[in-house]
Amino acid sequence: MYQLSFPLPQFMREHWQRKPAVIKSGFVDFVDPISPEELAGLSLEEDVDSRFISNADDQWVAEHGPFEESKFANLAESHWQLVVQAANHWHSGVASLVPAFGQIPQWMFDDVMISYSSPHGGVGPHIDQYDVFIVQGSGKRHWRVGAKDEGQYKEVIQGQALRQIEQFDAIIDVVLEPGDILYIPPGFPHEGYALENSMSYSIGYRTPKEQELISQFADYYLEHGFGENHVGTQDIQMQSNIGEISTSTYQKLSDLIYQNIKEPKRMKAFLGTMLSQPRHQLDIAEPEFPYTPEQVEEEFTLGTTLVKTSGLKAFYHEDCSESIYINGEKFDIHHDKQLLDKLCNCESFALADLHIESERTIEVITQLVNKGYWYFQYNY
Ligand SMILES: [Mn+2]
Repeated sequence: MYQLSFPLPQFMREHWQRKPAVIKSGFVDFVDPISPEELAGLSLEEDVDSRFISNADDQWVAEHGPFEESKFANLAESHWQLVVQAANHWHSGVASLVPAFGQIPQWMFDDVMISYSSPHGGVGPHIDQYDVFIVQGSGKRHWRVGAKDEGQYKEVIQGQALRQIEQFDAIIDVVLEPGDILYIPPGFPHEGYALENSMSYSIGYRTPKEQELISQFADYYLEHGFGENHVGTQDIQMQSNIGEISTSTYQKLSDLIYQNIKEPKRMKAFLGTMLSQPRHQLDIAEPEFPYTPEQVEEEFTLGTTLVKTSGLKAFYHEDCSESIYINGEKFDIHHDKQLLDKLCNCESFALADLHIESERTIEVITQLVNKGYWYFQYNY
């Protein structure tokens, strides 16, 4: 089990979204959860998002996976790196890094990106809009971080797809060794180059832009067929200045908009479904033969564990135990608070720990297992 060597709540109060920080030995005796060979293996998969970036002779080239095995047969000794996005969705060892940061609300969590670099491999100077903890695995990497972007940095596009910036002055200049952590808030330019073969794990967090919230709410509103009536004008007053939008008209129309947005039940359902949508593909495997509720009931007596698909997002609202939101979908859970807690707050749990085995509980679990969101793990 991976455990941070420092108190995360205190760190969050001092640094989160404010200033970058280096935590030497943030993990004591850190051991890589994945090997470079396994990482290369992931980059061959169709469903896995991977990139290969080379920077020999200052020529930046970015290629997108999936790659052929032959790609890895004759690699240069330096100046390249392999990046795999959402590796926690495809590798349980990588997923086991995430609970170390588990007190950070999950709706903000994005993924674990892994980069394996040969000496001098890197991504060049750039700025992200994410919060990230970069954990150094085996090898060493030299990192530089600059002052917060306030419009002073000039953007350059390298190798078509790579958005970089021109050189910057460093406020942090450090060599990370295994177990060290570099935290970078959004808007701080950074660059990192491997000094030797190096594994880096980026635990990333991302919130929606305000414009995404608004536009996605509008999409949700349309999809659910709300507000299809035209605005009523039974009480309309005649005007001598017909080109004027009267104050009462302004009031009426803007109130309509506010009332629609303020409708709490609708807003809760929207936010629950939106925030639980996956941003990276999940390794969801539906069972070959769907379970019946009777078979699921049997699992309760067998000491079976229910395991959540890695990276799957399941949420509920603090003041409402009626519904749960999973993978962008709303499920009625009929105030079964115990089930809601286990599904949303735990990576896995023993069915025996659920004291209520109501018909509805069985029904919900059957549905979730048949969708491939959770799966049974047998402990005998
Ligand atoms: Mn970055």
